[in-house]
Amino acid sequence: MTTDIPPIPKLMTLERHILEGERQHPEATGVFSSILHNISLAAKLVWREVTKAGLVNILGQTDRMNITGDVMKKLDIFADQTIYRAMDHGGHLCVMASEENEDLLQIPDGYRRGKYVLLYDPLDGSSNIDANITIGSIFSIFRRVSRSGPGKHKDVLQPGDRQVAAGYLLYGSSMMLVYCTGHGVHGFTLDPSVGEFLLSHPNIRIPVRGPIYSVNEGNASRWDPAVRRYIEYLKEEDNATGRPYSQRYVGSLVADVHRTLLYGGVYCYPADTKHTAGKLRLTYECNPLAYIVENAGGAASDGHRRIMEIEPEALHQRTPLFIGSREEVRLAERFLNG
Ligand code: AFP
Repeated sequence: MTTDIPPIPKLMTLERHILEGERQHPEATGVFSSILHNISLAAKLVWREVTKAGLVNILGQTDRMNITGDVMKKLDIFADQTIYRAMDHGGHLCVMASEENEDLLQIPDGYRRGKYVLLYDPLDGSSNIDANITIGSIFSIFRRVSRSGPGKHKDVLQPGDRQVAAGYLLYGSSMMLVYCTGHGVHGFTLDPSVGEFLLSHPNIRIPVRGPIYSVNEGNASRWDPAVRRYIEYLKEEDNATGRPYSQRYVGSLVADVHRTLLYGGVYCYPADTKHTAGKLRLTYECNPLAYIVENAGGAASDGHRRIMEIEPEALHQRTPLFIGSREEVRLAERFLNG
């Protein structure tokens, strides 16, 4: 018998991973596997359109603008509607909300409503689509707080600490899904030949420190002096503290945070004189990424407090963001708090 067959790695699909995770928690009801299965299906459909975007008439803008003033791209709308359609009939959600819709997305009459709430950014980094740069989708899941019937605003305006799961999809050189249900952060890579997400990054832990900073320095003239001092500090020469740091900025939050999760460092989008409350959206961009990064051992702050402690007042409210390695976020806070 030949013995040089390389050991086949344990084939851990997304479904199997979620089911095994739920088996360890007798209180689990199998709902997550269904919700995450539906999200991953929607993502595969979005990925198919993203990969052929240059070939078919799905690039470019529409004449529509979303609630936060971004011109909507054709792919934005496709992704938004695909995720909604994949999630509206499973019977697990009572309401949804997304970056592309001003108000709540109710479950259509005739479909069963469940006890969970889904918030999502259907296509993050859409300004990079036409340039074929990595983009993504981000999602956040809560339990409903309203008693019954159609979901209410209070269901989507919960502080991030109350999330029961969160994750993101990356549409880049390969397609990845990174998720957390409170028991570690796990990354899966899609094997297009079998259409399955396979576990490629089990139990991701972010380095405590990392010599990479990620910020749009084009905004520097609009920054608060404390922010400018902090970024200047990272660029000074000092071997003992590993400075100067390297600078990386894709311009797709999900891609910049994913790199930060794997390599360490910090991603910042400070408030500035143009984005006085910050640019990024709290409920469907910052909260889910904060949940992932904190569960991987990192930190996420608005410069003064944890992102997930913020009580949302509006669905599309913005916040400054400093996210990444714990020591790097603490350093940023020390500069901002003087
Ligand atoms: P879009 O989805 O509208 O492209 O916005 C992307 C984003 O919200 C986030 O993904 C980026 O990190 C950030 O904005 C980029 O903003 P700047 O272009 O101002 O640097």
